[in-house]
This record gives sequence, structure tokens and C-alpha cells, in this order.
Amino acid sequence: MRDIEDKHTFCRICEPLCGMIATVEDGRLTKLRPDRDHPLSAGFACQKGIAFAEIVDDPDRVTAPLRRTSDGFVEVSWEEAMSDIADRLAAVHRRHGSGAVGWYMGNPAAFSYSHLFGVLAFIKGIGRHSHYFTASTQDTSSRLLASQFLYGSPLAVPIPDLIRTDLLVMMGANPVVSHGSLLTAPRIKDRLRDIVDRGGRVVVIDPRRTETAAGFEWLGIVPDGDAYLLLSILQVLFAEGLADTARAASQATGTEWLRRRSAPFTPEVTAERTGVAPDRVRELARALAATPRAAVYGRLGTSVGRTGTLTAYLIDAVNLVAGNLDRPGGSVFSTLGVPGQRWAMMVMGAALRRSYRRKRTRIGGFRSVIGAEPAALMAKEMSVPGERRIRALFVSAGNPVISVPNGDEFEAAVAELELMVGLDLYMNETTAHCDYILPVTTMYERDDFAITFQQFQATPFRQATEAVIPPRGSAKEEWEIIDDLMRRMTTRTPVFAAFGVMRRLLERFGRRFHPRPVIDMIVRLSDGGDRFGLRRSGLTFRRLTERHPHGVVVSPDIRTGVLGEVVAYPRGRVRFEHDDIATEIDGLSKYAAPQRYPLLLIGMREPASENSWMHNPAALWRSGKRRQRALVHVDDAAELGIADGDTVAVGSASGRIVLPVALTEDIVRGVVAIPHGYGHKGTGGWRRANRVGGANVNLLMSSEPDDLESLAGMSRLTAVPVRVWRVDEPALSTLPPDLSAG
Ligand SMILES: Nc1nc2c(c(=O)[nH]1)N[C@H]1C(S)=C(S)[C@@H](COP(=O)(O)OP(=O)(O)OC[C@H]3O[C@@H](n4cnc5c(=O)[nH]c(N)nc54)[C@H](O)[C@@H]3O)O[C@H]1N2
Ligand SMILES: Nc1nc2c(c(=O)[nH]1)N[C@H]1C(S)=C(S)[C@@H](COP(=O)(O)OP(=O)(O)OC[C@H]3O[C@@H](n4cnc5c(=O)[nH]c(N)nc54)[C@H](O)[C@@H]3O)O[C@H]1N2
Ligand code: SF4
Ligand SMILES: [Mo]
Repeated sequence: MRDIEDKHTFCRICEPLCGMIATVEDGRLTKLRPDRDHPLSAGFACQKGIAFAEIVDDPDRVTAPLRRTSDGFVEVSWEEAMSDIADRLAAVHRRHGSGAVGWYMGNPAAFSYSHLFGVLAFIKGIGRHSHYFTASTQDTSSRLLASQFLYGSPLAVPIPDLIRTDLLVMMGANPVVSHGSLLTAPRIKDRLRDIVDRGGRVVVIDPRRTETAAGFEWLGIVPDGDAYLLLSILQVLFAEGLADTARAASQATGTEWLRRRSAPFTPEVTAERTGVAPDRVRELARALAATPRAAVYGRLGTSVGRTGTLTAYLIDAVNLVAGNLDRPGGSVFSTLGVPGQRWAMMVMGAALRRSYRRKRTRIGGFRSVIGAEPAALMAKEMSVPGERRIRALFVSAGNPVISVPNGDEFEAAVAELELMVGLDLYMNETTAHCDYILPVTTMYERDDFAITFQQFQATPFRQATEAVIPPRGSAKEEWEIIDDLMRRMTTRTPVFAAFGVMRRLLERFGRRFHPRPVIDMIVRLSDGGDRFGLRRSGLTFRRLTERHPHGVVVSPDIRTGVLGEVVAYPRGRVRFEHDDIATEIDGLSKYAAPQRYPLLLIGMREPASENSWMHNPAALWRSGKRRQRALVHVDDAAELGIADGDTVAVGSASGRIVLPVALTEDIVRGVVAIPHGYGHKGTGGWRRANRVGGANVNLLMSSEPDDLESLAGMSRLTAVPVRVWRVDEPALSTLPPDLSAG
């Protein structure tokens, strides 16, 4: 008799965390379908979420430790792999100290609490000179640094109150495709429709008339024009007496400073930089001030430009000055409601501000945002001689060869490492260079609580899950692997001694050394939690998994009036005045675009892709029509002598790629859009992805320190000056016709 069971859990590919039902047959995950009883996703899941079943059982998945030999990779036992890794890491540490050790943690790690805790424990424990990189300098560091300036802590990040707002201005976000970022809201398209249905407006400010813009009001903007536009909105708010000065005086210091700084940027002055007519700027400013429930929200497109930190800062400044911060329907802070959170914010904020002031990267002298260094500098940190040069690199859940600027430079640099270890589901273009690839569990093979995304929830909600199937092959959780490595290191070097003591202590009390109790404590202390017995039917991790399989809404709305709890500065007030911000504003007037590259490159996400790693499931290619293409405006194409379907070269000061072109009218003139995540060149072990191929758009992006966003060290992934011309060579991104056959 076959054992068939449906288990309730949730998807962790992207931020809405949609409810899922996993059909498990004899310990194998055979099917995924959306959970109709999930209070928020209510029967919705996208094609990627459903296709994940294929990843779990993908024959290309790495399910045993692999060691690189001169004849390629061979399977080895965990014992063999781990003892050799520990020996070699200990040797590097003995010879060169902790500054020779680096870790790059990619995007999927943000969806696993145990993975996060493991890497943080490792990087803290190995020594304070170690190098820590994450995907955050590709998407969020500038946003977090703006929060550090304004609220004293990078952990205080406001979100739009989606459920109650009547005017949502979205800049540089395409949630109909991305499903939201730094904003956890399942069925986000429906939530946006709700705004219009209740008589409100959704305005999408984007250089491309995106899938989101097409359903709402589109305001086209020149890439990198946002800071100018926001300064003009501030100028209008102050000049027309629309600023909520009483509220601003109670919430912030430095409002007068901000007024003076924005005064020169009238809509007429900035029109050339933004492509937005002055009348529309004024209309928008007036609407933001006049609508009681209004919010501006900015995301990836506003974070990865030349002035990402300034732009994020200005978004919040507009919200505050228009009277919309920390107010129902405005821009709000979705807090956990843990008792004493104000003090926790103050302590953590002060520590992170201190590390920002004191720590400098070896290359480029960048300050560290939430403790991480710019990923774009990883290659140089490995190749430039000197103290703290990286000689041992770990890569977990990441694919920097494709996702980070200048993958060629990265590949050349890793060739010189003494040790490189990957923790991944696949041999991707990056882990293919490793000495060892260690097999990890997928999200359905581990327990979880999405700690990272709790504070971004549009509706306060908790869900936890146990693993729904046992690990495939000999895969292990990242935590187990890292813990094992730390244990082995304690016998070889003095590092991780503190962890050794903690582990032995816990084991004496019959407890496992694992971060789950920390998460349980957070659940119990948060809104809805049992407060360790004070609320008898309150939530714990176990109660969540056992009694609330679909998750539980802990409050219909986000609590407002919490600014005093989230601001980490001593007097609890937002600070506008900062020299770094002044310097960035001054730089705006001086900036001149390079002449040789007249077009501006932007990115675009696709519904059936997830960064570089979902090109292998056949289910996502069934339509047979998907191809990576560069989108170019029809009128630009006519001037360049390019026709739809032609093969073009796209060149920047950093590199050149070749791919087919598609013409459109739904893009601002002078802008080219290309999806990232492609460029599988046959070095990885994902066979279908290799056949997809495509062009690596990040070969056009710069990894030079001078080209990174100056405050947060962000990679500049948008508004990259390029040139486009027709070529007669074959495009890399031609999909073979047998692809959907699998
Ligand atoms: N299907 C799918 N979903 C995903 C992902 C994926 O790869 N595929 N990735 C996930 C990840 S890791 C993240 S971080 C999120 C990101 O999710 P979002 O923040 O929604 O980001 P994008 O979808 O990239 O949309 C960014 C938009 O910014 C616009 N843009 C570019 N430059 C500028 C500019 O200078 N100004 C303005 N105003 N707009 C600009 C682009 O045209 C684009 O429409 O998506 C997540 N969800
Ligand atoms: N030009 C351009 N470049 C971009 C972007 C852009 O918009 N434009 N977007 C950027 C953004 S927002 C991001 S977040 C980065 C992403 O960049 P990265 O995080 O470096 O790369 P991903 O493509 O997300 O690769 C994720 C890897 O993790 C593996 N994986 C999946 N699940 C797990 C797991 O549970 N555990 C482990 N150990 N591995 C797992 C996958 O197999 C895959 O190999 O890319 C950035 N790069
Ligand atoms: S939108 Fe798709 S990929 Fe994202 S969480 Fe939901 S089902 Fe998963
Ligand atoms: Mo991201």
C-alpha cells in the first residue's frame, strides 16, 4: 500500500510566502498545489512555486558531497569532505588569519532562518577580519542605509500600508511579476486592484510600462531620474505650503535643512533629468499631500542606481513631509510587537552605526552596511595581494558568476584560491569552480519560519512549517554543515571555542545546539505569542505547526503610532541632516552622462525565472515561446537600423553581450531592458539551463570601486550607459526546439 499524504506548508522562493499543499507519497514530494485555506494567499501560487516539485527530484540536483579532481567531480563521503575542508581551512587560518576567509551568502538564504544563523555564527566566530558578502549589495543595502541615516538603524524599514492606502506611488518596483520585495503581500495584484476598487489610485513610476504599470497609471521616467523627481516633489510640498510642518516638527529634526536643500530643484529644473513634465510633478505632490491615506514605495529599480541611498532617503522624506509616515494607509512600520523592542532597536542600531563608521573594506574603502561588504568587490578581495586577501571562500545559495557585475573577473579570481566550498542544490556556474560542493536540503526538507520577512508583512501574519519530506540523498541543512565545520575547527585551531562550550553545555542538558529555540522565543514574545505562559493560547513555534497549518493572521492591520519604538536615535526622532546626504545632493547637479554610450540599460524580471536558478524545470518552458531578449523602443530601433528579432550587440564601458532584440512602444525613449540571470555557458550541472544559455547581462556592469554607489557600495544594475548595434553573429540565447521535451 502506498502512503499518500497532503501536508500544509508554504513556498519560500519569493517574498509573499504563498501557502502550499505538498502531496507526499512514500516520503517523496510528488506534487505542489496552492493552499485554498491560507488566509492571505487563498489558493494562489505562481508557476515557479508549483514547478518547485521538479527541483526537489531534479536528476541534476547535487545529492552527495562532490570533490573536484583533475577528471571532474567525484562523489565522496561527508566524513571525507568535511575533514579535508576543516584541515585546509584551519591551515589557511593559521597561515593568514581570519582575514583570508570569506563567505558569500546568496538570496535563497534569506528564506531559511537556520541557514542565516549558521552563516552569521560562522562569520562572527572565525574572527573579526573575515569577509562577509551577501546579495544585499545587489538589492537592498542602499535602502537599509537610508534607514540607518533617518531612523538610526538599518532594521527600521517602512512599507506602504497596502491594505488601507488610497494612493500608492510605486517607484522602481514591478510586483505583478516580482510578487513584491521588502513587502510581503500574497496576491499583491489583487491588493493593488482593491485600492482602485475603493476609489483610490496606483501610480507606477518606471522607465518601462511594466506588467504592473499596464494595469494602473504609468508615469514614465528616465532611469536614475528618481532622486531629481523626489527633490522636486519636496520643493513643491514646501513652496506651496503643502508640507505637514506640525507633524514633521514632532517626528523629525532637520526639516528646515531639507527644505533648503530641495529648494533649487523645481520641477522645471529637473524635467530634463526625469523626462516628467512639471505639471505632473505638481499634481503628484498635491495628491500626496491632499490624500489622507497615501504612500510612496520604492524598490529594486530605485535602489540599484547611481544614488540608491539618496533615493531611498528621499522616498521616506516625501512620505514624512507630506504627513504620511507612521499613519494608517501611509508608509508604516510593521513591527513584531516584542516587549522592549525600542531598547533592542537602540542597542542594535548603535552597534550597526558604529560598525558603519569604523569598518572599511580593504578595496575601495567602503563602509559596511548591516555588516556586509560590497559583493561587486569580491573578485578584487581575492586577487589583490596584501593583508586580508581572501584565500578560502564559501558560497552558499548564490551564483555570483552570473548575479554580480563582471563574472569573468570573479572566475579568474577564484582560480587562485586555496579552498573554495559551495553549499547548493546544484552545480551552478559558480559552485562549478569549488573544491567541494556540499548538497543541501530544499525548503521542503527543512523546518522554517520566515524571520527576515516578518517586518515587511502588509498584514501581520505568522506561519511556521516542519520539513514535509526527508532530505534527498545525503543532503543536509546548511546549519548542520556549518555546525559540523565549526566543531571540527575547534579541534584544529583556537577559533569557535565559545561555540564548543555552548554546544557542550546544551548537550549536558540534553538539548541540541540549534537556532530553533531562538525563533521559538521570537514567536512567543511577538504579537500573538504566548509570552511564555502569560497568554495561554498564544503562539509558539510548535503551536504554529500543529494547530495553525495555514498560518494565522495576528492582526487585521499594521499598528501605527510606533515611530518612537522603531527610531533608534536617543530622542526617538527621525534625523534629516547628514553630510553624506548633502554630498549626494550636490553631486546631482554636477553629474554628466558619458557621450559614447547614449542609451540607458535597465533590468526586467520574468514571471517564470528567479534570478539565475530556475531555468532547469521543464514546466517553466512548456509554452515554448520564452526567450531572453533586449527590449528597445521602436523609434530608437528605427534610428539604429534594427528590426524586431534582429541580433544585436549591447556594449558598455565594461563589456559586450549579444542577444536578440524585441521592439516595443512600452518603454521610455533611449532605454534598453534586458533580463538578468542568464548566461549559462555549459559549466554548470543543470543541463536544461545550459541549453537555455542566454547572455550574462552583468558582464555589462562594472565591478570597479569608483563605479559603485558611493555610500552603500551597491552594484549599479540600472541606468547603465550602453550602445546597441546590429550584428551578424549568432545570438547566445537561442533555445533549442526540443527544450520543452525535457
Ligand atoms: N519572477 C521573479 N520574481 C522575483 C525575482 C525574479 O528573479 N523573478 N527576484 C526576486 C528578488 S531577489 C527581488 S530583490 C525582487 C525585486 O522585485 P522588485 O523590487 O519589484 O524589482 P523588479 O521586478 O526588478 O522591478 C524593478 C523595476 O524598476 C524599474 N526601474 C529600473 N530602473 C529604474 C529607475 O531608475 N527608476 C525607476 N523608477 N524605475 C526603474 C524596472 O523597469 C523594473 O520594472 O523580486 C523577487 N521576485
Ligand atoms: N543585472 C542584474 N543583476 C542582478 C539583479 C538584477 O536585477 N539585475 N538582481 C540581483 C538580486 S535582487 C539578487 S537577490 C541577486 C541574486 O543573486 P544570488 O543570490 O547570487 O544568485 P541566485 O541566482 O539567486 O542563485 C541562488 C543559488 O542558490 C541555490 N539555492 C536555492 N535554494 C537554496 C537553498 O535552500 N540552499 C542553498 N544552499 N542553495 C539554494 C540555487 O540553486 C542557486 O544556485 O542577483 C542580483 N543580480
Ligand atoms: S509567488 Fe510563486 S514563487 Fe513566490 S512565494 Fe508565491 S508561489 Fe512561491
Ligand atoms: Mo534580490
